[in-house]
Amino acid sequence: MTELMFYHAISSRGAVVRWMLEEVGEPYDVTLLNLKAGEGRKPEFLAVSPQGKVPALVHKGEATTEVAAICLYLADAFPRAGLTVPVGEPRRGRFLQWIVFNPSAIEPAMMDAKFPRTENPPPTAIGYRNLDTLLDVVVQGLGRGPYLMGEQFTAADVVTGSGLRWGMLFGMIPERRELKDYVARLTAREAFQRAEEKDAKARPQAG
Ligand SMILES: N[C@@H](CCC(=O)N[C@@H](CS)C(=O)NCC(=O)O)C(=O)O
Repeated sequence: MTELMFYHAISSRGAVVRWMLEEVGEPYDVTLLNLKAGEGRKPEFLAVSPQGKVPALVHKGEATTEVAAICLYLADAFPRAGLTVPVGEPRRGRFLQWIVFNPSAIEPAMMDAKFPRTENPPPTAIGYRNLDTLLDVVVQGLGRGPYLMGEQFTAADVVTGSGLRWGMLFGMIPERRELKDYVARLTAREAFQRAEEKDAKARPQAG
């Protein structure tokens, strides 16, 4: 048993954390849940993840949920992997911005586009712009490239890149050249491919 227990479900946001764990390179154990069979509602899992949602991570007895929080936690907890910008560096602010940008802005805007609201709230009441504007912000952010933090690949690329890739796979994010190239750079990484292979192997057990 290792110090890291990863609660995962195949074809879920857990894939982001699987990739992150492969980038970090520390040994980890996996508890694979079958969400369709209701395993996310079991009391022992709810004790780890109060919403009953994956992914979740337990490290040395402490549980964390939410993709962005888990990836940030891992990046900071294992700095040797070089996936964080340390506290105290002015670049840290931009790193934090990018790590939360997908779950707090792109993902909800993508869902708004896919499932339009019946009532439109005033734009200033919503904490993010429309999807096209947000994608412009990402393209602009990649201007210094090849990654969101310039030359340094970080946990922010794992989170944002996963979201963009997923959105493109399901036709919910337009395949803009800059974004397609960015996702192709990320998915060429060995750790991403290892994560995909491990999920493919685990799929038959996943139910
Ligand atoms: N905001 C959460 C979202 C987690 C989430 O919605 N996970 C889905 C799988 S992709 C889930 O567990 N669904 C099962 C359910 O809602 O019962 C995060 O970023 O981690």
